Amino acid sequence: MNLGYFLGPAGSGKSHATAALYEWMNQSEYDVISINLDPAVLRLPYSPSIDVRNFVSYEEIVDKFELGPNGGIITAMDHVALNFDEVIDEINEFNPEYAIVDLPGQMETFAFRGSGPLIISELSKTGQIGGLFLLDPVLCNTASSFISTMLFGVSIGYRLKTAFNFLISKGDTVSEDRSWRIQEWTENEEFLMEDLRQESFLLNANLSTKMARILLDELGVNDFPIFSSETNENIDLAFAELQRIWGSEDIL
Ligand SMILES: Nc1nc2c(ncn2[C@@H]2O[C@H](COP(=O)(O)OP(=O)(O)OP(=O)(O)O)[C@@H](O)[C@H]2O)c(=O)[nH]1
Ligand SMILES: [Mg+2]
Repeated sequence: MNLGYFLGPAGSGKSHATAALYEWMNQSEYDVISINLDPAVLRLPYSPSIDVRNFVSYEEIVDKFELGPNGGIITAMDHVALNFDEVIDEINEFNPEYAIVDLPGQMETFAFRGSGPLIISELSKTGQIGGLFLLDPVLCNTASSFISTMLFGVSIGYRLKTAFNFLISKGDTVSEDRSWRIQEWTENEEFLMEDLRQESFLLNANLSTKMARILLDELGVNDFPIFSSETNENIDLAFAELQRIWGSEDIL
């Protein structure tokens, strides 16, 4: 089995990307299921084949332990991790060739607590796994925020010990000028340095450029397909990227 998931900051488009890729694969007659692992989500843009909300009630947990929103999601994810064999049993019942997994919106609490790495490790026992990290265009509007979002992605991949590649999400909202600028940042170091110098922020441009060089050169991250769940732009590329990761042994 091959499992793919979308990673990314809150609101970067993970659930809509799950819906679009699942729908596209289904229509292309792949044997695919969708899995929702977000216990706190109220509305989803797809009907999941497996839904963790059937196993764990976020509202009950918040009431019972008198928790706030973040405490609630952390405790709910701990419950998901503790009962994850139920999810695995359902996956095995479906026994699909492919599964597209929608991870919780609170990526920070998922990846940086114990439950996220445990869940990813359990999923990896069922087959090949791989992720696509969504760079929200609003977080790519300056050179420094582009670099900081990539660093966030690398940090999440590192925590989850998962291979992934980057995609720019909500491509239908990205202007030609913006997509040209992003591509220039990745290919032209002087251009990146200059845009960083134009910004007044605490880290100096040298350090930022060195970090960018490590990300772009050492990790081999140099291609940022622009993807849209709205128009399905580059959805085939997103799938091809997952296939490349499933077929490779490398962990980013
Ligand atoms: N224009 C456009 N909007 C999008 C696209 N993908 C997502 N959105 C919008 O972005 C918002 C967030 O999308 P979600 O799919 O819920 O993002 P998410 O990462 O799952 O959000 P959380 O799980 O809450 O962190 C919604 O209002 C979507 O309609 C896209 O490709 N194009
Ligand atoms: Mg979501």
